Amino acid sequence: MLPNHSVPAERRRSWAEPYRIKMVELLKMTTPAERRVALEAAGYNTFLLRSDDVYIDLLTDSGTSAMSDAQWAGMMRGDEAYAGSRNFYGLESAVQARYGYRYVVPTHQGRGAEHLISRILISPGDVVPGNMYFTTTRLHQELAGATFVDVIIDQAHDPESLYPFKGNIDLDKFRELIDRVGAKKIPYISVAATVNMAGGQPISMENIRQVSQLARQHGIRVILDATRAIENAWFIKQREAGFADRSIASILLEMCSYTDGCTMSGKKDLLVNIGGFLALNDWEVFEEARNLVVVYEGLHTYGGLSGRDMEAMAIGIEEALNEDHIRARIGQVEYLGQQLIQAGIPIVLPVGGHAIYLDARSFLPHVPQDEFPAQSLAAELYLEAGIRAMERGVISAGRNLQTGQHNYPKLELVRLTIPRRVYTQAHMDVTAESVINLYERREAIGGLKMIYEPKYLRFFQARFEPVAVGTSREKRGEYADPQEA
Ligand code: PLI
Repeated sequence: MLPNHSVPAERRRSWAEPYRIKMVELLKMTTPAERRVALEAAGYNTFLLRSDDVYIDLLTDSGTSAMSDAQWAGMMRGDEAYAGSRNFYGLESAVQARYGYRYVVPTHQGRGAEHLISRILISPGDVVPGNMYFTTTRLHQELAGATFVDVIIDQAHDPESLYPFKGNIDLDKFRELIDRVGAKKIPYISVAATVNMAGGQPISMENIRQVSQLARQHGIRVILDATRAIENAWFIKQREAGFADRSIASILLEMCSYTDGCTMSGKKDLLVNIGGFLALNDWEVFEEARNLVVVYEGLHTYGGLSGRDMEAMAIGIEEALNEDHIRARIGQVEYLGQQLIQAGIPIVLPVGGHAIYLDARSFLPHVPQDEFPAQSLAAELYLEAGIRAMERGVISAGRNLQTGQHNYPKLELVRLTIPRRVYTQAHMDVTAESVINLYERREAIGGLKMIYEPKYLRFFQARFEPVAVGTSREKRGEYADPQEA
């Protein structure tokens, strides 16, 4: 049947990507036997697989987006001067205009910015609160001598809670921390938008405003992790009263206006393969960042990036703020989520901005947390269909630096992360079908034993081997008391 073009756009139920494909990258299809060999060689850690052995790569949305023709054209305009590259000034203007901060220091990626701000603002013995930890952010805070304290609302730890802003900060927890340790020990509060480890969950504008008010009353700075702030702005527009008619651009500017600066990984919202920045309003902090960036990243007008990278990121800022883009981007994540929900698969609800998170506790209730159910589930998904996902559970949470014990997070998740503008609806269908197949044979999936553990950010390089299924069954339901992770 021919499509009925007389159906008004607002009544159309299906959506399509606001782009067409000009170039393709061929993928290798593998057999189960080949995948078994590859997984064993990778020590059951999806980070250690070779990309060539992966069919649909949902490891991360970081640096994996497809750049547009305009971005590629911008790469040709790279000014590779050591100092004063014109692309730096273009990036600086774009950040000032769209995020609203006064000063911009480019960094090679987000953790470069986290390193600088942690070194500048933290003194040993300080405490940094935040809305759930992020791996690299917390580690930089700890390496600078601070202790991270999670002040996210309790609903964020409950995968079934339908609260629309599960990234919100609990003001009572923040207030209690200020009373307990004193404002002088809190150099800043780290506010993430959206919250990656909670399932890509947004923070509301009202909450950012209130957090900022409380922090400012006590002379505490607010540092935004703006990595996925544009996706967060989309949720504010959809879910928060009074924002439906506002542009994403104006919501983003308002969010940033309640903060003193941001760290940014351009590899997510901003549609580039590499890049980031630290943006600030305070001249003294900026001056110190400009000093330090020369030591750790590169000159203050390139910060570890080439001119062409900065150009692509500046163009990415404009493309990321395009409302058709953001609707399709989050729409694709929602599409996959709905297929899994309809099949009864336990996932973190509501569906977040950049990924679907399988709830490994409910998926594999017979595997105790000490046998890393999420790690095991990610490995099985690769075996099933060549789909690469990522563990976001006890392995990612690492160890308590003081006690050496595992941090046991309440959320034991497998993240199916959707790169921007890369995969089609058919890839989402294959992903959903593969997860459903896995769910049907979940009883046969056992746990893992860690046989190699690196010192920092262990999830990247740890190695595992399978534990016999029967062993896990005997320990059914054994989860340690969740601690702040
Ligand atoms: O990977 P970087 O260094 O460009 O950015 C670090 C970083 C900071 N904040 C947040 C919320 C992130 O998600 C983040 C990186 N995330 C990765 C790599 C991810 O796979 O989610």
